[in-house]
Amino acid sequence: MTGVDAALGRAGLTNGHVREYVRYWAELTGAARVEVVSASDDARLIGEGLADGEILPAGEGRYYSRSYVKDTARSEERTVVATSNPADKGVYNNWRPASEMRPLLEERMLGASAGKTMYVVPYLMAPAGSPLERYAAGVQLTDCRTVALHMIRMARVGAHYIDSLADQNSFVRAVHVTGDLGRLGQGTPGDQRYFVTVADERAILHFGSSYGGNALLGKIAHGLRQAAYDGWASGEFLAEQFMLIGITDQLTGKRYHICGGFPSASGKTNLAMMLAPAALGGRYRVDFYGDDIAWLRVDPEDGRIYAINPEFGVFGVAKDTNEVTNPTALASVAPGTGTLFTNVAYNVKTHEVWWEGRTKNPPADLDGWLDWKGNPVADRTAEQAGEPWAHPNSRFTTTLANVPNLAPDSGDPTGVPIDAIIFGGRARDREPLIRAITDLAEGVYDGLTLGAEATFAAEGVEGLLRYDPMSMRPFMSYPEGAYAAHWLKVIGSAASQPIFAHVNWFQRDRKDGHYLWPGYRDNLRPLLWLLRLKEGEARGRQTPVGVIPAKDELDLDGVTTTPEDLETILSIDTARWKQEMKYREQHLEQFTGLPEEIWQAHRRVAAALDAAD
Ligand code: OXD
Ligand code: MN
Repeated sequence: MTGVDAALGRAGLTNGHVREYVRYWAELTGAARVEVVSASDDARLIGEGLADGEILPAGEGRYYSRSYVKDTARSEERTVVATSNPADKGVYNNWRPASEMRPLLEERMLGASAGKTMYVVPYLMAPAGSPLERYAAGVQLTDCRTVALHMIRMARVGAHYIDSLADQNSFVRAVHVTGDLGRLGQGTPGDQRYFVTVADERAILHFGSSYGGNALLGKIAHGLRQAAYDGWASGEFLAEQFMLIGITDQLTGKRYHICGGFPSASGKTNLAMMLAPAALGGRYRVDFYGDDIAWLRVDPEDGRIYAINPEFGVFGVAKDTNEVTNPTALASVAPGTGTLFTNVAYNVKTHEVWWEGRTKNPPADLDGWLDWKGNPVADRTAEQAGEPWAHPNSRFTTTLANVPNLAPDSGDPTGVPIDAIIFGGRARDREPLIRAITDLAEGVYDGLTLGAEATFAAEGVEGLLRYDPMSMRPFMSYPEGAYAAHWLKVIGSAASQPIFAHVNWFQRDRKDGHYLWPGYRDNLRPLLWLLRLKEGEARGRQTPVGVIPAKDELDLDGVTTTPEDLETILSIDTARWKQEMKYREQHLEQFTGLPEEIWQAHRRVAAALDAAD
């Protein structure tokens, strides 16, 4: 196609490397035209999307889109990390040689955008001026307007971010081609999709999806996979699937920051957006920084660990979001926020949206309601009656600025100093409410053995976790042994060490299954204890697996929990822990080159459990 240079010129994009890159892919994909996107194009692109029916109005300043029915989630099996070095192969990164993947992707993408516009989306995955800025710049090419609209919400988007680069060639080349979604054989042996990060070339090539997790390349592919690889290759930082919050004690004026990883469906977004419980709200304020990604580095000036959220928005799961679980999220997607909803249920007459868990029951009047596939709910057969209206992975996409308790300094390029790093999964037994870990290797060990309950109970392996190291299993881009060593090195180089902790809001009563801890806002209480422990204001009780709160150390003002339930969540089930240690050993044995410090930590915990008998 002709006119690439003219289009880039009109947008003021002068960076010669970008021009060359866009020219190459416009030619290869056969795009009919090229358009450079800046955040200021949002209203125009929304207007065009509405006119084309690609998006639909969802109340004042909110929009709705549906993705192809077989394109509703990230595909881990089709996601590959490629490099030129076979030593980069890990257990989880699905490594393949770059020399094999690049030609394969180029073949898939050849002519695949014919007749379409190629949107050129220059972006920054960091606040401008961040010390990690050189790892944050990217240019996504996409042949899907809705993807461009999502990128505007999830990243800082504009030509100036790329034109002002100190090293004009230092940007991630992120190519997204949707493909003919109806003919890609999603989930079959002939699946045509490929989502490849060529990490040592800083190139991302995604073909065969327009769903966010596969198509918003700034977020997961760059913000996590590529950045984790860059952080390791440079030795400078960690990129983790972590939430990031601030807690201010308004009495003392002290501010604390906590980041942490939680496997999917463990309440990470709810925690990140948590407000203080009513009884503590006069004293403590919780500020939101980010719900999904944190980049961590050690500042050479003061030796502290600083974290930034590289994202500009939230791509949250809609299911079960309501006034109790996450009022902050509801406010963040309120009318006038520019929110894009994907795959929720939609009322074609009133433009309302709904998802399972939004209210106890679905709207009683079915008139106008379409399910996420676009089928009228009123026309459902008796067999279809129980099907969800919204897809379980339906989403809302909104900018950080819409989050009511966004931290006032969230855009500070320096980031915020980290006091605590927490991990937490969904565990029905064994894991107490909180256990603090003061030793670095034991903290990293805890992250590496993080997991969420698998659905194996039916097969008789109750209690077995699906391990998800640091909640990075789907985003690992280099071998796990090196990953652990990099953690020890980066965090170990901080003069001021964070405290680690493992949290669990999900213990259940063995007999009737009720949750033993109320969760949500009350989750602030164990975090406050953790900070007091770090400050030497609480002592806790040492156990083989960490320090847990003494009963009188948790501020329980206004909590409705019984003494028996509290007793259970503040105690250690040694027998269950011993069983878990065997699984952990098998899990860690998969990783070659795991640092000896991690094995020592494992053996220390095992020995302490043995001694506890
Ligand atoms: C994810 C996400 O898939 O953040 O983890 O969307
Ligand atoms: Mn995530």
